Amino acid sequence: MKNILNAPFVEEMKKTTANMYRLGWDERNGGNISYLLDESEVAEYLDLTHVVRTIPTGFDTAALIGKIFIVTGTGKYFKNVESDPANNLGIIRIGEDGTTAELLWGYEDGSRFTSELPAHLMSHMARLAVDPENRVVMHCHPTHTLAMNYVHELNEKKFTHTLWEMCTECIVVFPDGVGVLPWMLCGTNSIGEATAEKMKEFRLVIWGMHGIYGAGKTMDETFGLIETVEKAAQIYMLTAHLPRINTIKDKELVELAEFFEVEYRKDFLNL
Ligand code: 2HA
Ligand code: ZN
Repeated sequence: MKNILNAPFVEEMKKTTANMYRLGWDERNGGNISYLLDESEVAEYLDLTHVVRTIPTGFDTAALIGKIFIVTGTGKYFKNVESDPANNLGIIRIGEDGTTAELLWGYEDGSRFTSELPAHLMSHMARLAVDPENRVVMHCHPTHTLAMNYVHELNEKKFTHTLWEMCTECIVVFPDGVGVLPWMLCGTNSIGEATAEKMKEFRLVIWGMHGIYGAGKTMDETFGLIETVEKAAQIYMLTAHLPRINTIKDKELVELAEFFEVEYRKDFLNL
C-alpha cells in the first residue's frame, strides 16, 4: 500500500487550499472543497474494506452510493491543510443506505466533513447529471466578487453581463454565465438544494453576500472559473465609481463566443 500523504489527490488539495488562502479567498475556516475520486486510485493507498467510523450526512445521497470524495473538514482552516492534511481533510465513501458517510481516512482529531456538505454533494449530483466528468465542487469568499455583491444588482443576467464586459476572456471561460442566489442561511439542506438547482444550468453560483461555488472536471478548471470571475469583479470594483468611457460591446461578445466556438447564454446579452 502506498503512502496516502503522497497521493496526487492529497497533493492537489494541499496546493489548492494553500493557493486560495494566499489569495485571501478563505479567511479563518472560510471555504470548502470536495473532490470525487476514482475508486481504483484510492485503493492504491487505502484498504477500502476498512471504515474508520461512520458519520450521518443528514440528507439523501442515494445517487452517490459507493462514490468516494476527499473533503475539507468542518471548522478547519485552509491555511493549515498543507502542513496537516490528516486532521484537516477526510476521505469519505457514501454508504449503501445513501445517508451515511463512511470515513476511510482523515479527520484524525475526531472531526467531520464541512458543514456545507449538502451544497457540495447535491451540486455533485446535479453536475454529474449534465456532465458525467464533473469531479470538483469548490466554495470560497473571493474579496472582489463579494464586494460586487453589495453594489451590483443580484440578478443572473445583469451580473453575468457585467462580468463578461470586464475582461475579454470572460465569455469564453464561462459562456454558461453565473447563477445567483439571494442571501440564504448557509450550512443548511435548503441552501444545498437551491445551489444544486442552479448547478443544473451553471458551473458558477454566487451565494449573495457570502461567496461563490464553482464546479468542474478538474481542480484547475474549477479554480480557473472562480479566478476569472474574481478578476472581472476586481476590474468592476476598480472602475464602478468612475465614469465609464469604454466597454466591450455586446456584438463584440458575440464575436468572441463565435470565434472560440462556445455555447453562450444569448439571452444574457442585449442584442
Ligand atoms: O465552512 O465557508 O460557508 C465555512 C464556510 C461556510
Ligand atoms: Zn462560505
